[in-house]
Amino acid sequence: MAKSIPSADSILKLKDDALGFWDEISNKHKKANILICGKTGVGKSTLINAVFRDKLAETGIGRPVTQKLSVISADGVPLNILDTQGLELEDYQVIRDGVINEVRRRRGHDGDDYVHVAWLCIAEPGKRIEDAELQLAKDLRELGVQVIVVLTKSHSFKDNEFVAVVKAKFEGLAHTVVQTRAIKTPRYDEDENVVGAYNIRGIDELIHVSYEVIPEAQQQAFANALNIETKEGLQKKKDEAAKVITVSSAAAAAIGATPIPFSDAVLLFPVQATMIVKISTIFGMSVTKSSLLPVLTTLIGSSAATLVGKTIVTGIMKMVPGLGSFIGGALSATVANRLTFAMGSTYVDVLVALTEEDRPLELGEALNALKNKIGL
Ligand SMILES: Nc1nc2c(ncn2[C@@H]2O[C@H](COP(=O)(O)OP(=O)(O)O)[C@@H](O)[C@H]2O)c(=O)[nH]1
Ligand SMILES: [Mg+2]
Repeated sequence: MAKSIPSADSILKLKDDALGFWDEISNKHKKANILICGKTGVGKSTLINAVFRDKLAETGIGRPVTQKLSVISADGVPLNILDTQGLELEDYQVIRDGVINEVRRRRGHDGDDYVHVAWLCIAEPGKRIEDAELQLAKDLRELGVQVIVVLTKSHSFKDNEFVAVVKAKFEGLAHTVVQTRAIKTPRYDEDENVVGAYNIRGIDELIHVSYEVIPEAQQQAFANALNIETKEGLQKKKDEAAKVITVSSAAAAAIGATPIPFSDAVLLFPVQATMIVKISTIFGMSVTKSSLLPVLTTLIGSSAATLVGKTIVTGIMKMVPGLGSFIGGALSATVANRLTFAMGSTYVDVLVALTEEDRPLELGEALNALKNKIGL
């Protein structure tokens, strides 16, 4: 097999190509838009902090739309939360008009501006449904917004009467009803001594049903914004990463469709770099154009010199059992596909393992872990 070593120039060109890819990816950064309504004190902010990363309700920047409606967002989190400061009965008409006008205004634009899902929060212990809440669900439904009724501060997650009433009342108006407990709550004995705590519950279900109704174009952004410490948040990130890996592997296969010398597997690296960046982003890491260089350096090596005597590809090959037998000196579509798939899947495994260490994910550390795993 011919061992042509890529020249420094061709490596620099690859890096340029990949940086070009970056502009393409970053222009396509979509955001998911979520409307959250409910009376003051029902637990909207607490819910936001449980579902999304970065304690968004505290750290996000609120931009007022009207007196009672603001859009919360944070740098690097592809999410807009339309937060109603409350759904107070005395101000209901004003709040409703503000919300509906904003939903309408967004409907007039690109699908990216739409409200992609609405959470109508009702505190379960209050055991009360207001006409205003039913009316708002109806109005939103008519505007094509999917409404999820979120029962907050739920205590009993068994079948209970109030939940049955809520489901019946919102039948045909809401997509579904979900019970939640967004913070750990103390458990008392008869003498009111704290004897334990009730865990957070229902957040995974809320993530699951929300993701189902969010348009496909916004699912990746939604997954990115999710709190990785929730089981379903992590699952959705893995699901979105899997989609990226499939698309990238197909793109790599297309490059390999015209068989190229095996040593030219570096030709796949712009595709693979893009894949790694996208996966990093889904897992909530901030990737800027300047942090792209370490990605490329990990994948390609820092210079032609580092490639001499070590084939990155052999490292990856070791990870794919039986791959060696596919390789007859040329990089076929199948091999290109499998190499890329293996790299993407390994990266996800690495990230999941790092997540278990209870520290925020950091790109440099993640790339090093990938490098070690591949054996570069
Ligand atoms: N027991 C319990 N308290 C909650 C829950 N969610 C929120 N709270 C509490 O309810 C209060 C109001 O919550 P907040 O999120 O500020 O409500 P908002 O006005 O709707 O944004 C706070 O003291 C929260 O700690 C929950 O699931 N269970
Ligand atoms: Mg609040």
